[in-house]
Amino acid sequence: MPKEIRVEMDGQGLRMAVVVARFNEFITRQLLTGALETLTRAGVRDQDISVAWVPGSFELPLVAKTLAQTGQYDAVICLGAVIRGETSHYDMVAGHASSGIGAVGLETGVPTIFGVLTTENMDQAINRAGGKVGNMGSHAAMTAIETARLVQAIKTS
Ligand code: INI
Repeated sequence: MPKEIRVEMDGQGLRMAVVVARFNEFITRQLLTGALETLTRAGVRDQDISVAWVPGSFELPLVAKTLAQTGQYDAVICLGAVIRGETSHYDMVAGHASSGIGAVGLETGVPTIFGVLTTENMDQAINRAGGKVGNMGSHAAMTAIETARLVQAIKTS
């Protein structure tokens, strides 16, 4: 019989860092609200959550890495919005954010979650920041809790 590693979606005792981009703040503030509500609902205490604002999504990986390297967090959640209609360097900003955030997790061993919206236009971003299609920030928070718990469970099994 294979051994399954399953975890509860329980945030009690977890320490979380959130890095959020100020660019397109109208959207990213909604992502942050969704993430914080979800963390709180799952039992993460206010005093165990740190929020760092960065200028844009391009800066997310560096600040996420700095937070991860402190050893003070069980996961780092990165939130941003890169909207194609508004920028000619969409691909560079989105590509750097996604590969950089992925690298932070692999290099530090701290779950580092990609909660960056990459959309064609503002409408799609609104729909994914608490609109018709849900809230990417909330989804990122759930992912952070599950991945942090999985890493803990594997290390202690
Ligand atoms: N940053 C974003 O988070 N989203 C964008 O859509 C965006 N656009 O359109 O350019 C953006 N640019 C800023 C970038 O992230 C950096 O802050 C800037 O290039 C300085 O390094």
